[in-house]
Amino acid sequence: MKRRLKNVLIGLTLPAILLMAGCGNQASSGTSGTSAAPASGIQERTIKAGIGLNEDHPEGQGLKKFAEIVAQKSGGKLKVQPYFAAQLGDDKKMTEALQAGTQEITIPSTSPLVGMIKEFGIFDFPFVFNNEKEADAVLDGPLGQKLLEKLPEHNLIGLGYWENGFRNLTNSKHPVAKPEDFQGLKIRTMQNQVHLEAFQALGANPTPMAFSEVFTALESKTVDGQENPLATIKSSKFNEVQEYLSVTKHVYTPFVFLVSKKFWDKLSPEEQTILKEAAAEAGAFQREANRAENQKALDDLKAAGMKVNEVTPEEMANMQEIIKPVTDKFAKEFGEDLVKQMYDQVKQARQ
Ligand code: KDG
Repeated sequence: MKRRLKNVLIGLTLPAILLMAGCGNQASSGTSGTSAAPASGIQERTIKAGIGLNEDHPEGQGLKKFAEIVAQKSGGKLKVQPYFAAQLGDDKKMTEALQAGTQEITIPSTSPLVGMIKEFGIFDFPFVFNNEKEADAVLDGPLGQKLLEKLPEHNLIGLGYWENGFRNLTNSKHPVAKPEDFQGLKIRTMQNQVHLEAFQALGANPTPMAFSEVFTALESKTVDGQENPLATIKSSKFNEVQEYLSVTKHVYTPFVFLVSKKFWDKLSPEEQTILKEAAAEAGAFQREANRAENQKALDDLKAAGMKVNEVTPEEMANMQEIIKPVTDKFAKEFGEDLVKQMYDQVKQARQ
C-alpha cells in the first residue's frame, strides 16, 4: 500500500497532494475515495464497468476499446475493469449500483431507465428512424444532450450514446410479416411501458423481463419470442432456441454511457476529460462495429438455420398505424414539444 501511495504521489501536482493530505489514502480506488475532487492530476484508480451483453458483442468490443483508450491516455493509471454478460447484474441493478457509488460505469439501453427519466421513452417510439444516421443526428444533437442533462439529479453522469440498434422479432411459432401475425404471441420486452403497450396494441402478449433472463425464458418456452438487434440475437445465441426471425426493424434503441456521479465528483478535471474523450472515441468505434456486425449477423443467423422473413414497408406502415394511439398517449406524457423536436430533427436529417 505504501509503495502504491508513493507511486501515486509522484504523478501528482502540489495542490493535488495537499488536497489528498487531508483525506488519507482512499483515492487509490474508484469505489472508495475522497469527497472533494482533486484540483488536478491523474490518480491510480480501478474503474468497474459492467454491461449486460457478451464480450464478443459490439458493445463488449466497445467497452474493451474504452478500457484501452483510458489506459493509454492516463499512462496506465486509470484501469477500467470490464464485466460482461450481466456479471454485475442487469441494466437496472447496475444503474442503481452507480447511484449508490458501488460501481463506476454501465452502458444500458435507455429503455429500462424510463422509471427514472420518463422522457427517455421518446426513443422507444416505434418506426421513428429510417436508418442509423438519423438516430445519430437526434442522439448527438441538442435533444440527446438535453436528456443527458437530466441524469445528474439522479446521481448519474451521461457521456453520450452508443448504439444498440434496430430491433427485430424472433419467435418459436411462425414468421411474423403482418400485424395479425403478432396475435397471441408471448413476447419478452424490455422493462418499458411503451414497448409493452405497443405489443399489446398489435395483439401480442408481452412480458417485461431483464435481458439476463431471456435465454432461459425462451428455452423453457415461458415466452414464445423476444426482440433485439441482429448482433444481440447472434451473440446471445437466441438462434439455438428460436426458429423464426422476422426483420421488423420496429424500433431503434440506444445505449447510454453512464458514470456514477459519486465517482465522477471525485475525479480531477484531467481525469474527467480522459473519460469523456474515451467514451466518445470508443463510442464511434462501437457504432461502426455494431453496423458492420448487424449486416453480417443476418447471413450468419440464416446459415445457423433460422428461418428469416423480411417485412414489407407497407406492413411496417400498417403496424405503425395500429401503434399510433399508444405513441399519441405517451407523447402527451413525455411532452409533446419534446416529441415534436425529435420528429423535426429526423426531418432535418432526412434533407
Ligand atoms: O448491456 C445492455 C443490455 O443489458 C440490454 O440493454 C440489452 O437491448 C437489450 C435488452 O433487450 O434488454
